[in-house]
Formats: sequence, C-alpha cells, structure tokens
Amino acid sequence: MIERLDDSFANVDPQEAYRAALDAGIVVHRIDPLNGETPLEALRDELTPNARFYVRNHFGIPNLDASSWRLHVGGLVQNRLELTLNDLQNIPAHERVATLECAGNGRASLEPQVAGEPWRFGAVSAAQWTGVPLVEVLDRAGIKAQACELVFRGADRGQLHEGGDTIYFERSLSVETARSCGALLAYAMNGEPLPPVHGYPLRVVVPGWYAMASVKWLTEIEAVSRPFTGHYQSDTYFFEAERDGRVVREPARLQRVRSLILEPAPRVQVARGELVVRGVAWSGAAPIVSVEVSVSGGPWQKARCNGQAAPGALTSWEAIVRVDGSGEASLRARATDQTGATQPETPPWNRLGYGNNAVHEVRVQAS
Ligand SMILES: Nc1nc2c(c(=O)[nH]1)N[C@H]1C(S)=C(S)[C@@H](COP(=O)(O)O)O[C@H]1N2
Ligand SMILES: [Mo]
Repeated sequence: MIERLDDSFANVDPQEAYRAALDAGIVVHRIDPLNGETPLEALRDELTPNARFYVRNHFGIPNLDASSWRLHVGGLVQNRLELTLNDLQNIPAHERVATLECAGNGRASLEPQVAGEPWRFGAVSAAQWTGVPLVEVLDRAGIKAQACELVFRGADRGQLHEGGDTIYFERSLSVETARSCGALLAYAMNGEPLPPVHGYPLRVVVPGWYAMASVKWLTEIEAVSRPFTGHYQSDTYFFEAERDGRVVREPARLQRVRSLILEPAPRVQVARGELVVRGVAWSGAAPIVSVEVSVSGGPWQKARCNGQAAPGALTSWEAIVRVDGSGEASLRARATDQTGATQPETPPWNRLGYGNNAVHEVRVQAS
C-alpha cells in the first residue's frame, strides 16, 4: 500500500449533509453515514439533478481540499504517478452518461427480509459525468504484466465495529475490465464539480456496473498481483446461492435489467378508461429493447420507448392502457434488454439482498 500522505482531513458535518438531503427531497434511511434514495419523480428526466441523486455512504463524508488532494497510482506500475486535480483537468476531458444503481436497490421488498439498508426503488440515479478515461491514466502509469487487478481506494474510513481496525472503502477491478469497461475518473457531475457527498474531488464511474465499483473520494489506484480480498470486495457485494448443498458466491457486477413505473404514483385515484403509464428502464448489460405493461394481471402490452436515450442513460417509456372497472387496479412493468434478459415476476431472494430486479408493481384506485 502506498503511504498515506494526508489523512488529516475532517468530515462534512453530518447534520448539515442530512438537512441538505432532506431539503432536496431525498428519502433518508440513515443520517450518519448518510444514506438516502432519490424521490422517484426525480427520475422522470434523463439526468437526475445532483441534489436529488441517491446517496450511499459506508462512512462519514470526507471534506477534501482539492489543493492538497492527490491521486496516487502505484503498485505494479512502470511509473508511479501523483496527480493533482489540475493535472487531470489538463488531460482532454471525456463526457458520458451513466446510471448508478446500488446493488441493494429493491432490497426492502425481499421476503423473508434481509439485513442491510432497506432500499425501496430509489437507489438509482443517472448523471452526465466528465473526467479522464481510466485507461489514459493506466497507460501513463504503465501497468506491469504481473498485475492482475487494480485496487481503487477512497479517502473515507472507519471501523466496522467499535474498537475494530480502521478500514477504507476499497474495491478492485481486473486489469482487463478496467481497460475495457469505459470507466471514467470523473471530477464533474451534470456539469458541476462533484458534490462532496458524491466523491469530491474525484470518483471512478464504472458504467453499467452496480455502483459499489464507482469508488468516491478516490485517492489511490494500486496495481496488485493477486485478487484483492478487502472487506467490500470479499465480505459483501456477491450473490449467494446454494447449489447441490454447497454455498456458491457470484460477485455482483452488471446492473440487471429493470424498469420502474413513475406515473401514476402508488395509491392515487385514477379515472376509469384510458390511463397513461410512464416510467424508466435501464440495464447494465445492453440497451433496452422493450418495455411492457400489464393491468391487473392482464396481457402484457407494449410501451413506447424513447429510442433517443444516450447509451447508459435511463430509457423513458410510456404506455396508454385501459383500466376498466372501479376499485384497486394493479399496474406492472417489465423491461427486456438486447441480450434477451428480462425481469422476473418474483424478487430473486439472496442472503445479502442484491439485484432485486423483479417486475415493478404500482396499485392505484380507479373510480
Ligand atoms: N469511497 C466510497 N465509494 C463508494 C461508496 C462508499 O461508501 N465510499 N459507496 C459505494 C456504493 S455501495 C454505491 S451504491 C455508490 C453510491 O454513489 P452515490 O452516493 O454517488 O450515489 O458509491 C459507491 N462508492
Ligand atoms: Mo451500493
């Protein structure tokens, strides 16, 4: 591990961050560390406003000073790098839209219930990110052939239990994935500097992946010769299943295909007859090819998808359906991506509660 030069920063005041999140309409699950979801109506736009972008933190929010902050690139490299924000901003900038989704999004609807942040459906948001392609920095450093993974280390740290060791939020990617996944070292989000809560001054953005890969407050990239086994790599973020009496683990990687109904909102009164249903869909694996809507268990009807959505963005869709009869009606939406993957009817249960991409249902009252 590279020696830490400056660990002396303070954290953002948790109460202040909490109040700002509340004011913006974030549905807060936990104040410190701050965790909260996007109000679903904020997903109607292709890009989620920064103040309403969901927040997932494991520790306090580092209040980093860009003038003393550095990105260290080391380990199995030809040239160790120590880059300032200015150095990074002097490299030609790239922009791309990417949707971030927490692997635990939808956990709250798993039965039986599982431990972990009780995300409903709003642990997902999309932004346009500006920064330097990760490959550009890897090429400057010259990753040695013996390196198998790159470890991305954030400045945020703390103990898992009282009196335990201090650990950092760290995740790895294989060198191959890091080169091919289109990752950005992002310093801007929707045209503004990253807000402190989203990783100021620099974060990785790994498009299409569940967002634990998109390490915030990035301070180090280390090329290592063995698979990384840090806490957030080995003890969490995998799908656990039992096969032939054996427990098998599959790391969470690409976001599963999913759609959400944004309109009408749950439990609202709607008039019988024609009803406009709107929502968004996304998949980390491939573009969305169709979204279908079903009313009260009836046949699946094709929605109209916005084919213009930027790659990586939320695809908005709209369907005009009929709601006949009065009383409760159920609206369900299901997306399919270009790989043919679609959404299961029932939530795919796993011990840590990841990847719940079950068909989304909204119940309304027709009269
Ligand atoms: N340094 C650091 N990076 C992090 C995390 C963290 O706690 N610390 N949380 C991860 C997880 S689990 C998610 S879902 C996303 C959330 O990003 P956001 O808060 O910008 O929405 O950041 C990821 N990167
Ligand atoms: Mo997450």
